[in-house]
Amino acid sequence: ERGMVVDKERTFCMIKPEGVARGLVGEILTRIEHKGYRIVALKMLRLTREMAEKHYAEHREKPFFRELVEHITSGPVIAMVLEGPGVISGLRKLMGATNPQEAAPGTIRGDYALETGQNIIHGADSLASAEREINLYFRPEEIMG
Ligand code: FUP
Repeated sequence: ERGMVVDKERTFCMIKPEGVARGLVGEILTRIEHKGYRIVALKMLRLTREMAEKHYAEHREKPFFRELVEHITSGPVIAMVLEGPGVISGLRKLMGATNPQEAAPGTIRGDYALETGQNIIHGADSLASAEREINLYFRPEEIMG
């Protein structure tokens, strides 16, 4: 049935190194779970340079690409797959604007960050990105149905 498929929408989410280092994992997971999204996969890992370059492939030509790769590989991260109706855009709303100085209070970035390069959390920005990123980090058997 069509509705069932929509309810099973999935996205990829990452708590970046500064979020882990600052002890914000519990707070972020709480917000995600309280909203009603289901965590269907979760792991802690340290990205290799190769994985970081794949993750941020769309930014390869940007002036901040080197910095981005250095940063995301600087410490352990939490990678997750989240599930729920409208979760791709819903997670982006929980995150707030890319630049934390523009992110609304009440959002994760609005409440806990000040710099774009240290904005704590990543969330896929489209269905295509969500599918690509989920496949980059998780094998099908690591995702709970
Ligand atoms: P977002 O999807 O909100 O994480 O934002 P983008 O995909 O546009 O950017 C990815 C990451 O690149 C951001 F989390 C931080 C970094 N970035 C910069 O460092 N400088 C910029 O001007 C834009 C993005």
